[in-house]
Amino acid sequence: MKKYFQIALKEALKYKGRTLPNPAVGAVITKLENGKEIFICKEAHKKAGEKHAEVLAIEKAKKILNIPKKEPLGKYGNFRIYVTLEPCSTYGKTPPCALKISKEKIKEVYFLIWDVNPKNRKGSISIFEKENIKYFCYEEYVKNKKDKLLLEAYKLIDDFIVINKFNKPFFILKAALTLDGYIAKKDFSSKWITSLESRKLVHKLRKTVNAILIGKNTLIYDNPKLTIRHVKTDYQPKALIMINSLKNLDNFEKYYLFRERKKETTILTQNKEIEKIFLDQNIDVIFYKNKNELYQKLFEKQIYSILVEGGSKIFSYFLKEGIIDKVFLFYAPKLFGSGIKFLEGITLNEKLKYVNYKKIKEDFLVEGYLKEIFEVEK
Ligand code: AOF
Ligand code: ZN
Repeated sequence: MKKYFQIALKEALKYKGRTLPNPAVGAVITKLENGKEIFICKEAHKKAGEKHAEVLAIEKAKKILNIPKKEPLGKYGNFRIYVTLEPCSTYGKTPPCALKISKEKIKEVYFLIWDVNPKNRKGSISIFEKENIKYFCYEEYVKNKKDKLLLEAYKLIDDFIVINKFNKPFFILKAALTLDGYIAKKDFSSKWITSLESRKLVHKLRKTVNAILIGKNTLIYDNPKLTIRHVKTDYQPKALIMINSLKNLDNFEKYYLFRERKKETTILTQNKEIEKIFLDQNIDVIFYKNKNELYQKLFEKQIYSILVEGGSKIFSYFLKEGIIDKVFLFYAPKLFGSGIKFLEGITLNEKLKYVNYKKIKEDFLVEGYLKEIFEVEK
């Protein structure tokens, strides 16, 4: 059972970020024959508004097994479907998957966790019970609340959970630090702190979000591209630059983002004059009065998840304001003694939850959440 859940998780992860505001969901179909379980296919939800993972998996299974589209799958044997999330039970942009499963005469449904969307949460039970379908929710049966598979199922939809629970986009903070907590030298001479392997992982992370956010200083000193380059991709995230003063910012053409990625770049500002200056340059702007307004305006632009990449002022402000939901801190085995600190001018009392440590070449990564968003133990 675990093996198939893992395949479904891996498949879903490929599309994490692309499905928002829907969750990333993966499904596997197996056939039970002569006491054996045979893998048939895997599928994943790709985009909100399009078919759900279960429907795609059923369609694929029929194709593989040469079953006519109109015939129920269950007519051709005993099938089982594994899903990373409870199948939906209401009509949204697409019809309910629980009904589809029943119409297809699939007799067994295994899923990892209950849906967190109140509209669908535990709604599949009545359909499955009425239709005599055997259902198994892993979350209900697993004794160890620190179970790895369970945590993976939650992590897969951490963005979806935050959007639903807090009505805000999901914000991840990513920083590369020295062991003594610096993110750069005073003169910005140290462009890369961590190894190439860590940077590749950052590019994988970039693939899972809708946008990357930086502050004015990062724009000026790094002149970043904010694209995915070290890993294969057919997708590029949008760029967001938070600017509340124009100090040291002169010729816009100097900056890659304004020159080469103008259409994909949006300025976030609380200053009306700054809004006008950028609009005059044909650069998109979100003007906001408070963070709730910012969240709603980001949603309007279909930006549901954001990777915050710097610098110090932005990190400090976002953490102080409780905007950050998750952190990825890459530590390199280096000491600078002085420089630009990771955080400055704030007092926090935070302990990361659901922490994971990973060694990457010479660096190590600390990954954790700032909020208790999962129903598993910290
Ligand atoms: C599933 N399988 O692959 C996904 C599910 O508007 P709709 O019809 O796309 O429905 C969106 C809701 O369906 C979403 O909020 C979540 O509760 C559930 N997502 N469910 O059975 C899937 N993506
Ligand atoms: Zn569904």
